[in-house]
Amino acid sequence: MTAPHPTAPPPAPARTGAAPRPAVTSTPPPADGRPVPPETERAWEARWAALQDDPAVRLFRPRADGDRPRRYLLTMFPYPSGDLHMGHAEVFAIEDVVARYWRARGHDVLNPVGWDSFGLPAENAAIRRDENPATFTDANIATQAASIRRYGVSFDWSRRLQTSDPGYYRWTQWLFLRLLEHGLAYRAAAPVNWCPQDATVLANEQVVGGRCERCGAQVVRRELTQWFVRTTAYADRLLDDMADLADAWPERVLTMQRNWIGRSRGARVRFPVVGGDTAIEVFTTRPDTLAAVTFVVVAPDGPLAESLCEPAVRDAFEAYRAAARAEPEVTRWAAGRAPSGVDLGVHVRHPTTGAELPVWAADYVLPGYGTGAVMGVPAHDDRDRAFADVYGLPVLDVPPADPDVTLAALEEGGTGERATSYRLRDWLVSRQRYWGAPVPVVHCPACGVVPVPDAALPVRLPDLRGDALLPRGTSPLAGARDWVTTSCPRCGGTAERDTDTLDTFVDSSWYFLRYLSPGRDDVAFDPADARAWMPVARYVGGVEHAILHLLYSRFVTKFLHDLGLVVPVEPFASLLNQGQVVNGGKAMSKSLGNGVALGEQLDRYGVDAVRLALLFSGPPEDDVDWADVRPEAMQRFLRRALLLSDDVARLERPARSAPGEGGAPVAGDDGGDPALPRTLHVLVGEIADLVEADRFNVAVARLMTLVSAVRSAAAAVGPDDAPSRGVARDVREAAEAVAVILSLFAPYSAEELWRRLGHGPSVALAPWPEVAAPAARAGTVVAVVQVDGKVRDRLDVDASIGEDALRALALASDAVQRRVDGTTVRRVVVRAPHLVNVVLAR
Ligand code: ANZ
Ligand code: ZN
Repeated sequence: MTAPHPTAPPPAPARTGAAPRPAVTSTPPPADGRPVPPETERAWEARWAALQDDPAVRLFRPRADGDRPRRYLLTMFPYPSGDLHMGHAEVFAIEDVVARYWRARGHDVLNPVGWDSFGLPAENAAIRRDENPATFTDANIATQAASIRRYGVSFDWSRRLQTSDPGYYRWTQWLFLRLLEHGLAYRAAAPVNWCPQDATVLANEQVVGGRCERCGAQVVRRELTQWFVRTTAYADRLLDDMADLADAWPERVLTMQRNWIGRSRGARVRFPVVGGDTAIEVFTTRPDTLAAVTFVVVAPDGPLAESLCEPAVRDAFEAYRAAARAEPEVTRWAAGRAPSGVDLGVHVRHPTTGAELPVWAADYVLPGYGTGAVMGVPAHDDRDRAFADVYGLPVLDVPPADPDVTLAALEEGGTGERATSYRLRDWLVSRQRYWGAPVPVVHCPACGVVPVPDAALPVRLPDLRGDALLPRGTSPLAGARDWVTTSCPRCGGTAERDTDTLDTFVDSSWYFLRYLSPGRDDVAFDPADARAWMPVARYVGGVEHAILHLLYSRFVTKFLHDLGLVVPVEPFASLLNQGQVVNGGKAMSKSLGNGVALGEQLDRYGVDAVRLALLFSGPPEDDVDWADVRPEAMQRFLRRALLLSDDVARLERPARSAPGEGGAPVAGDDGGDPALPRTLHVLVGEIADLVEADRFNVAVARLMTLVSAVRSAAAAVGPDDAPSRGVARDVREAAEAVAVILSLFAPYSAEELWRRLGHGPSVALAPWPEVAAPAARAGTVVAVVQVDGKVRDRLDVDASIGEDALRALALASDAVQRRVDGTTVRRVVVRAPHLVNVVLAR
């Protein structure tokens, strides 16, 4: 998806700041350290595709056989701009660990892939190249799909979708019609960003510093009739249902959603206009400060200011309003900004004291929030105070009253009542651009707005290209007269199609449902599939979508729930926001020249080393600094892991020096040392816990420990020793476990190891290692007991002893008791079963 640039108040989240570090710039010599050669990677890629299509195997595809727990995993789908970048590599690596893990645990996993393929970049490219946007889009999708396959992500390709496909947008239009039918889609005049030079409406992200991104002209606000979706009708539910998401979504995302919806409880209060028959209604969260009100302020660009303004100040007002309109709302709200405004020359009467108060227009009051009017309380509000100071307005130092008493007085006098206000606005879904789903209605001179019947969907885009796509003040679709002219579905008379297209956020507000029923042409998705799979168990994607995409998806899910089509009211049960991949402490960018091309990294280090390096660099939520990442070290680790198959082969090889039938090794059967099975048991359990807790970097570290442990156990058998059957069995068991665990992080190397250990057809089909508890094989071990770091005692304990039991034993030891005598134990560090350190207070 493309990153949105919201305009309303909630601030952008703070990124984890890293001190600038040197960027990766020099080109290291071509690495010959790739653990898996490129041709072997290609062979596996083809093999996975064949196994996926094999009806007996259905690799990476859910079996939906009913009796296994289901788990729907999802990555935010990419926007097809060029090839994959490091950011995609990060998300896909993270999510693939989770998908492969749960499959190994016997879950039925749904892990689909698709593209958010409508939108402006393809349209602008098509204008430059004189072609239809589909050409550019489909070429980019083909490139990205090939890269994703190469990257070895365990997606179910049979569910692949793209939102610009008529088979998809037909159902986006169907969704719009359901909203329309339920009164949740409507048309209204609204101010939009307008570029006078290009004669077009601009999306917020196309306005850079108040200017048109394309031609640099000063952007103005203009009233246009637009389509809206009534998200505000769900404001309370969007807020209240977040209670279910606590702990499962990042707290900062929940906070951003909450702030965006911005529910405030307070009151509406009416101030009658002196000498008129109207009143200015304000929204306030502080009715208790009513007695300290000394003026009223209205938004300069709202209808109130326009209607109240006295003729004598008209010119000054209009100049001020023009300036206010040119400025984005975010900066109008910025704290510490010098106040400005104009006196409108009218007065209102205070609803309880009857005092006459001046009415001003000032840009710190926004037209779209509350009632677009504020009661000025300079004694209690900083912004009102700053305003009063600049314009010499009176400050009345009356302390706040009891809000309930105030409210009762207002309600009694009929001049006000309790009210709730939301910062959330309805969702503007109209775009006057070509590359989107056409709004499926026609305008009939006799019948008005008439929905296109479901049976006539999709309303397909006409084939426009090159200059026909240039914006001319209306949608390029308006120029396609043959397409625009149609007949009215209601009266049969001549009518015109709506020429707006839907915002791409509409496309992405329901794609996770379409994945459930791929290719169905009778329904958008099957409610039975939604019952089986929803909600998404884990959604992985960027924090840039923390507000709008998630809000719209939540809204649409609730709406479809209300239609009886989706069971849960929340689409995403848990959410993981991965960090950014940066280079030298800075976001990768063309202007800094610090971009790192994913393809080059894959060529240089191999897929597995890149995936591992991303995962190993830190917790998934943190930024990855590619300058600090060491893919070479990951290559060394992978080469070491692959050597495990040689260890197994050596230990299992019939010892040539052995007497007798030259069959199995002869040095006994029981294996002797239980250390390796014990390590294996502990690490496999720990790695499972770490993966489930999203601590992938630590899980990789434990896997490295495991590989070293297996290698040393094998090395302990010298070249001339006859290995016992027990050792050979333990090493094989551990090497096979390594292959399965490694498949989560480095699928190519894992497949190679698995194959060399004599298995097939894919390690991705192998279950998570079952390792017997060590107690079954373990005996006792020696626990060292220290006091302030000095060894004071040694205890024989059971190898499976727990921390609490070991702590108690150590504290009860005579040697410890003697030293504790009279002082306080400050801290006891326990590392069961080997070590206890008692720290005394001094
Ligand atoms: C008087 C007052 C006294 C206020 C005081 C605040 C403090 P939230 O909490 O964000 O909902 N307000 C209302 N509508 C506004 C608009 N369209 N543009 C700018 N400001 C607006 O904020 C509600 C408060 O913000 C309201 O309560 C109003 O100022 C202001 F000591 O009323 B208050
Ligand atoms: Zn008609």
